[in-house]
Amino acid sequence: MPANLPQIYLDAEKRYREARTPEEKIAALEEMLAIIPKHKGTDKLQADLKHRISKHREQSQKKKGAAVSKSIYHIDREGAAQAIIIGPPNTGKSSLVESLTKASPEVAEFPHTTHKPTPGMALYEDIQFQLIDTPPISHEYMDPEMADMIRRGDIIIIMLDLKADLIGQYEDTLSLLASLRIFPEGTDIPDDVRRPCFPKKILVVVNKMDNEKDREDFAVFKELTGIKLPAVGISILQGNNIQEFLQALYTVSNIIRVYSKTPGKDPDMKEPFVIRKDSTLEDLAAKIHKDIAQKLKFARIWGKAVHDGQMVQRDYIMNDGDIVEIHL
Ligand SMILES: Nc1nc2c(ncn2[C@@H]2O[C@H](COP(=O)(O)OP(=O)(O)OP(=O)(O)O)[C@@H](O)[C@H]2O)c(=O)[nH]1
Ligand SMILES: [Mg+2]
Repeated sequence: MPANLPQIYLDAEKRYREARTPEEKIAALEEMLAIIPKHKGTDKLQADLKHRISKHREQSQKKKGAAVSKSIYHIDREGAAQAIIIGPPNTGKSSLVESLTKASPEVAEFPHTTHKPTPGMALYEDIQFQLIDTPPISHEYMDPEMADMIRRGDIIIIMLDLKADLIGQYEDTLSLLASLRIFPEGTDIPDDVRRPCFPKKILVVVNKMDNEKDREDFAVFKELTGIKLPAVGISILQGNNIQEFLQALYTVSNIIRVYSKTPGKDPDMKEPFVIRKDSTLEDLAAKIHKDIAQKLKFARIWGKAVHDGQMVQRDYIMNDGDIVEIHL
């Protein structure tokens, strides 16, 4: 490897991580293989890239063979985090995906409009969240595959209707999640739950907060329930608090953005690396490539908590907005 990470390699690596299909992944990996200098020091990395290319080729072949058998509830995670929007009928789940993404799930005045999940990407500043619209849930029936999808997701958005029995909807949804052994992260699990549980990040979104009176009702809801979960009131129809919703989603997701830079050049401020809050420089390097984590000597950082170009070591805790120049 050269002393510093070539930016074009990082760009190709980014394309690899964001690629959706095996074909796109193969194309990005082939590019990475073409970029890295060929000498002893990069033997392992070259072998690893070749291994990954052949793995994706196999996948691509299998996919062509098996085709359509994949469940509609298996939606590959994309973007910074996958957020599953759940809730009772008619609360505005489809409206939210319809208004914030390019997807167009059906929206209608009557309940039980949605019968299958629909994903879409919602832009927040320079990152994207994957929002998944789902059919309404109730104690009477839930597709087991839908339960598994909720368990796999990074974040659950509980969507409620301010104009309905709001407290009832809230309590019902939490008890339904508890029956699936899904609990808000950081809360105590009841003693009688014997099988493994699924602690999840949860954001409560109360929709149809169209006017001042509705804002008061939302405040009353928060007071009466003493809600500890993060909760935001919005109106999709009026466009109220939509940015606040995205901001809350970002906060709940517990991630930060860092930007890469090559010495002597301007940083790439367009496509951040998204990493977990409290990640170290070493975690970031490992996310880029395990070889980079191994060879990492130090980094220079530009950011809020450091002076410009400050030299930091592996255990440095990254901050949101940090610009990082990795030295190997
Ligand atoms: N007043 C008001 N109505 C809204 C708002 N957002 C959505 N609606 C209406 O609520 C109704 C239901 O919206 P949907 O998005 O279909 O709700 P859903 O939760 O996907 O419904 P199901 O798929 O049946 O579970 C539609 O008539 C929407 O126009 C809002 O902010 N205020
Ligand atoms: Mg719907």
